[in-house]
Amino acid sequence: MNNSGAVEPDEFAKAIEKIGIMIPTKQDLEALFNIYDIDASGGIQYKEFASQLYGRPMTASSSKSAVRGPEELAEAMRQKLVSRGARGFIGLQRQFKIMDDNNSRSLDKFEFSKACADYMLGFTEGEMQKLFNYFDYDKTGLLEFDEFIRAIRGPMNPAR
Ligand SMILES: [Ca+2]
Ligand SMILES: [Ca+2]
Repeated sequence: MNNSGAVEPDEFAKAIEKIGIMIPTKQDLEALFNIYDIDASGGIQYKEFASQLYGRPMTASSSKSAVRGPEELAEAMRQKLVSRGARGFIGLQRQFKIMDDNNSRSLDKFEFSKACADYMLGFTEGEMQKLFNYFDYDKTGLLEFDEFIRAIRGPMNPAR
């Protein structure tokens, strides 16, 4: 991606996917941001972008001391979905269908981690696992649609 000028969105997605596995350097982020900016033409601030990738404000450290709980991870995904316009039930249903590659009306771990990569949430493998288990309310190893809805909509009306 050094001299061609034109960068495919595909390439960007691939790079992001890679970042899900590795800790990106500042240069990586800047390079990615420049690519992204071509697409989004200035709508995004570098800091926001970086903190989205890291899931927290960038503080130039690769320490993993700040362990995020499942609710925090779910919140990150929730916000991402909202930012993509998946607000209501219909919007969430649409997102779920996109994630559900094999139309099984449930998400397996593969589909789930792919979705996380697509959303550029920057979760680690461990975080993804944690979130998946958190979502998988009945422990079937699959996220059914109702579990997804319940998890994403959050504790809106506590049944008491
Ligand atoms: Ca599926
Ligand atoms: Ca389940």
